[in-house]
This record gives sequence, structure tokens and C-alpha cells, in this order.
Amino acid sequence: MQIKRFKARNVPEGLQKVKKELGPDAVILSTHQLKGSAGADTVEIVAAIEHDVPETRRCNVDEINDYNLLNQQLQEIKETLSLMFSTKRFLYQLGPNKDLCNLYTSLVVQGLREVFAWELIQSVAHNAKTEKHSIGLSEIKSHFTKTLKQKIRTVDPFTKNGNGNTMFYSFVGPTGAGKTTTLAKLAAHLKLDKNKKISLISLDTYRIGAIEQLKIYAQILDVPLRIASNIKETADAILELTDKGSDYILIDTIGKNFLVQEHVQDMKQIFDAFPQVKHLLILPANAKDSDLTAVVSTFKAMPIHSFVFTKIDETTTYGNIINQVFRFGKPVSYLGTGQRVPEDIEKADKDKLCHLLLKSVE
Ligand SMILES: Nc1nc2c(ncn2[C@@H]2O[C@H](COP(=O)(O)OP(=O)(O)OP(=O)(O)O)[C@@H](O)[C@H]2O)c(=O)[nH]1
Ligand SMILES: [Mg+2]
Repeated sequence: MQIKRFKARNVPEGLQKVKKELGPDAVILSTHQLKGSAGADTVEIVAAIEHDVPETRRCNVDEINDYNLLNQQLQEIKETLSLMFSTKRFLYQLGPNKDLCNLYTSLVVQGLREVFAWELIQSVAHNAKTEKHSIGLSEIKSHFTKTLKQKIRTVDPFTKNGNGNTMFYSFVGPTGAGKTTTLAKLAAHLKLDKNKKISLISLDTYRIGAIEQLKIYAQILDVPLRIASNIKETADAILELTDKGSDYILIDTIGKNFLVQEHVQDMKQIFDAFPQVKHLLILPANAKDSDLTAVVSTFKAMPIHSFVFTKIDETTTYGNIINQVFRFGKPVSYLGTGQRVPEDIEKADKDKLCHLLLKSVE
């Protein structure tokens, strides 16, 4: 048996380290919270594996990713099965309330995971019970909106911290998600509506035409653009643009198949050198829920600030937006609502998200 100690900032990070080094069969023997010298909490995990791990049997990052995804899917199947058993009685109780039943069905049709729909409906049913009179659809909807609003977060990433320092943002996400378009929309909004000094950096030296696309936006907006392909060039660009007195520096990144964990690791390697950058994960709302989940899972390797859901206009179901928010607990900062630059972008708003989800409930 091989026993090892691991130190990490938190338990999930520690477990990743355990899995990476000892593989998925590792057994956790203990976890302890430690106080670091700078006052920051760290955790120590002691883990063991039955047999010595031969070098060739160690998991690579892709295997870990597959394992994580499989684990998540298994967990969701387990939850759905247990939901099927436990909901029988509750659905029977809901039976007389046609509106609550319809709401539950509509949410599931909207692509909201059964477990999440179930949780929300239970809260609504509970609140409805406290009413003195029997309530109708509009009151059910307003209970639902109130419940959902308590469970999701929205954020404005551009709120200044008061010290007037330059702030940095990266736009990361899968191919064609709308990273460059969203960056251009927000650059225009910050420059034209907020009168801020904007600079752009492109790290996308991979896709043919990517630089030209951003160059055109930079020219139209009359803002500086620098191109960088490694840590040194990025540092030089950041230094130069910061010296020029930029309020916000927006960084466009390469769109790659981020189901491949190595691609996230490549990007992480660059951004680890710039911890001041806030990462906005751009996710197309019209993508399949399972694919979005897989992408967000791989991006767990980076400290994602918030989600931006694009292509809201190209879908009629919005459950997968809420699924990602519930699953990963991240706030939503913006919604992309069309192809027009700069018009088609909105600050994420809880009422709007509730409204989208309830659109089809009649
Ligand atoms: N309908 C709609 N289309 C959008 C939206 N955002 C971006 N697009 C379109 O999606 C396509 C891809 O947009 P890009 O901004 O180039 O996407 P990207 O993520 O930078 O792509 P890569 O850099 O190639 O990975 C373009 O045709 C955009 O006009 C949106 O909110 N709604
Ligand atoms: Mg792009």
C-alpha cells in the first residue's frame, strides 16, 4: 500500500491532486483544515492506494477529465432514479393542482434537469401552502420567480474597485461561442456608453483570420490592439497598455475543443502568470446541456469569474442556462442576444432569466 499527503487550497483541489497522482482508486484516509502562515486556510488530505502506482498507470489529464465527467453523469443518473422513486407521492399530492403540475412539466420541457425542477417546485408548493386562499397560475409564477431569484447570481464584472487601477478580462470558451463578438460588444459599450479607455489584446494566433476580425473592431472603435502568443508577449502587451492608462484591457483567446483538457491547460499556463485577469466563460445557450457541462467541467482548472451566455436568440429552451448555474454555482454576467455589434448584449438580469424559463408556461 502506498500512502501520501497532499496539500491544497481547498478540498476539491486536493481531491484533484489525489486523483491525478494516485488515480481514481485512491482511498481518502483523512482531511484536515490547516492554518497557513499568511492566515489563509489550506487542507491536508492523506490518501492511499492498495498497490504501488506504476508510472505507466498514472492517469493523464484526459483520463481524469473522462473520470470526472463519468462520475458527474453517474451522479445525475443516481439523482434522477432516486427522484423517480421519491416523487411518486409528491406528484400524487400535486395532482389536484393542475397549474403546479403544468409548471413542473414545462420546466422539464425547457431543458431544466428534473432534479432542479423538482427542488424549485417543492419550494413553490411549500410557499403556496402558506397562502390562506388557493392560488392561481400567476401567483404560482410569482412564487417561482422569487424562489429562482434566490438561487441564482448575476454580477457586473466591470464594477471598479475604487483604486482606479487597470482591470483585465479574458474571453474564454469553445470554438465559435461568440468570444470575439462579445468582447467587441462590451468594448464598444465601455468606450461609447461609459466613456472608458479600452485596450485589446488577442491571444488568438491559431485561427486564420482571427486577428483580422479583432483588428476591424479595434479600428472601428479606435482602440489599441496588441497581439501576443506567449507569456512574455502577453506581459509586454499588458505593461505597455497599462502604461498608456487603459481602464479596461480585454483579452480575446483561442477557441479550441475544450473537451480536450490539454487545451485548457495550455491556456491556464499563460493566465497563471496573470492572476489579475478575470475570466469570462462564453457559453452558447443553444448548445446541448451535456456538452456545456463537459466544457464547464474542463474549465474548472481555471478560476472562472462568471458565465456569459450567447445566442440566447438562437434557442427556444433556456433550462440549460439554469442547469449550468446550479451545477457550477457561478454567476452570470451577460447575455448575448444576437449578431449585431454592439447592440445585441444585455447585462444578465435575474428577472429576464426567470422570464425566459417561464415563457412557455400558460
Ligand atoms: N445569434 C447570435 N450569434 C452570435 C452571438 N454571439 C456571436 N454570434 C455569432 O457567432 C459566430 C461566431 O462568433 P465569434 O465571436 O467569432 O466566436 P468566437 O468564440 O470568437 O469564435 P472562435 O474564435 O473561432 O473560437 C459569429 O457568426 C457571430 O456573429 C449571439 O449572441 N447571437
Ligand atoms: Mg474569436
